[in-house]
Amino acid sequence: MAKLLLLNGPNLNRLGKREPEVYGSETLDDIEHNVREVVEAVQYQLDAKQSNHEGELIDWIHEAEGVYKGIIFNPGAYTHTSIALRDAISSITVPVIEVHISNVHQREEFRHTSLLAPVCRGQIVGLGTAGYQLAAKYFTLND
Ligand code: CA2
Repeated sequence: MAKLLLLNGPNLNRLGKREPEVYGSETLDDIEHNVREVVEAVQYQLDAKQSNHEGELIDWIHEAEGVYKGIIFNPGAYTHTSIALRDAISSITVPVIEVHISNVHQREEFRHTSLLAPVCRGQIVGLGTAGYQLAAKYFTLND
């Protein structure tokens, strides 16, 4: 059975607790539940992980090689800073879709740049938590 990995980076475990005007009111558990529904409807499996630690995210990306058909990844603020995560994504053949809940382009200048987008399959920005489900749909198409 094909498997997808849902990966969330720093502070995304705080979703639903603060700044609902930016990120909505759903929690990370809600997001994982909704993505799981999309994935299991087409007989795929989902693993979901969250970490506030760059190195842990890097280890999980390395370990994804040969295991997952795709990775749905919200790297949080590491999007804008992490050459190490970029190199990790480049080091595997599993395609990665970068997802952002908010429209980073409507926000502060420092959020306008992604160091990761050039090495990802694609990027979904500003569609709220639906972005995660849309990424899952992409990976389950054409099967
Ligand atoms: O829009 C997104 O999904 C972001 O990846 C969220 C990150 C932010 O640093 C990126 O620029 C865009 C922030 C993660 C969540 O931070 C929270 C802050 C307050 C309350 C709840 C979560």
